[in-house]
Amino acid sequence: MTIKLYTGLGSGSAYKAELMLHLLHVPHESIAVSIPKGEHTLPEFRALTPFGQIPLLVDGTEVYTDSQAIGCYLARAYGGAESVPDFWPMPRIPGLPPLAPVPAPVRD
Ligand SMILES: N[C@@H](CCC(=O)N[C@@H](CS)C(=O)NCC(=O)O)C(=O)O
Repeated sequence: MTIKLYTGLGSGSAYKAELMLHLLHVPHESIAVSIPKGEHTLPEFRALTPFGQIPLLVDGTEVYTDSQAIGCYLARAYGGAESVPDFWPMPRIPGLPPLAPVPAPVRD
């Protein structure tokens, strides 16, 4: 199943997600969502994410609604074990898609 990235030109957050996909050579389909045209408010898009924001990554049953969470997910799923520090947790709020990972305390 093709990974879908809902993205948009001019979005720095979406750029980070695109960049990660390209750096990891992950095949995907980019789907443009125009914020100026209000496409992020359409019911079809809101059905995918309650936050109504880009970027949004859909990989099968995995859905990530935030560029930081997308980066961590892609690194874990496609980047190999060395790509993500294991002290960087990615919690979920029950009933909602994953948000940004919670930064771990700075370590010496
Ligand atoms: N924390 C989010 C922020 C995403 C974000 O602010 N996306 C903007 C575009 S850059 C958006 O979708 N804005 C529409 C809105 O908030 O209604 C991330 O880093 O992914």
